[in-house]
Amino acid sequence: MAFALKGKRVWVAGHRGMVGGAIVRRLEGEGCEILKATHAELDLTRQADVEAWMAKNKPEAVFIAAAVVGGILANDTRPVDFLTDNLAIQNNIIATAHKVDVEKLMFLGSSCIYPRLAPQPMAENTFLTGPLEPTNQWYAIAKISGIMQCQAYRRQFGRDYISGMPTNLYGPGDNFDLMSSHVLPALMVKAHRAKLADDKSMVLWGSGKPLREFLYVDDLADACVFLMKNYSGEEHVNIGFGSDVTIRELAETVAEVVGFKGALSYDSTKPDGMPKKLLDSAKLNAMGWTPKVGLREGIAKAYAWYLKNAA
Ligand code: GFB
Repeated sequence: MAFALKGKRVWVAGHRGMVGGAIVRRLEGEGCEILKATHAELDLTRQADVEAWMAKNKPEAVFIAAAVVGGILANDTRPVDFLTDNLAIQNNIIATAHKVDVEKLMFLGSSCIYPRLAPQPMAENTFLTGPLEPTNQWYAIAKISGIMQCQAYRRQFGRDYISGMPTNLYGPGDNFDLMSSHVLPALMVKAHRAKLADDKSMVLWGSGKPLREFLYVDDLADACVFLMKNYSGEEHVNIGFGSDVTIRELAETVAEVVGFKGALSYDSTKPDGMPKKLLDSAKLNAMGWTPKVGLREGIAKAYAWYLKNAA
């Protein structure tokens, strides 16, 4: 039976982030009361504070979009933040949700939960079948733990807590800091700066050969709301775009949109990470959900946002 959001008190944990911001935008037409707490109001790593805030604000549904996130270098160099802070944030919210009787909760993971050499595209049942990619194993372990925690609350207490696994995301509100961002916003900044400086080339990390799938964040938000209303299973659900590109191809498209006409060069001292990371989203597609924003169109929208808000 569908879960109705209308009239409910819905907490978007992490509403200031790219994903949480998109979920808030998507929820605005749903007739629910959207609850938000800034970091200054609530530190999600502190259990007692989370308990007090949730007991006071009484959410009936929760989206967990709060997490320490970042690109390949940030993941590889800040293992404590990615493991410990994420475990604390998700543990505090999920455990307290049960205590204060939250009816429905959605935890968001990441495609890096799957084995480094998982068969492609990666279906949900590839979960826990092999070793992880070393550059993001700390983040992956935290996300794996969150999925299992939702499953545990379902089994032991009959809670309707579910998990969605998004692919690589991009869009308005992204992180454009070159040392901690993901590849797509990084390439946008690099192409933009190279165009303004009239540089002959821009530098990509690694070999440019890894394959990645990219989903526009407003599509992700739409899928999250769709699953919150329509899905109640123990197994997590992949949320992907459906096709991938090499990092070189991505850079060419970004350069075209930005208007940078120079060459691409490669910094082989930086890691490639997973060779290919394409989700099998057949399960979600069979429920009736598909993405709307194509890669080129999404890059153009994200670049327009960057020019207005972050350049
Ligand atoms: O997006 P990204 O940082 O993370 O990098 P992952 C994807 C690919 O793009 C890697 C290459 O092969 C990078 O080496 N790349 C090329 C660049 N140029 C750049 C650049 O200027 N900046 C960045 N950041 N990359 C992350 C995981 O993996 O993806 C997380 O570490 C999470 O755990 C997230 O799963 C979605 O796709 O490799």
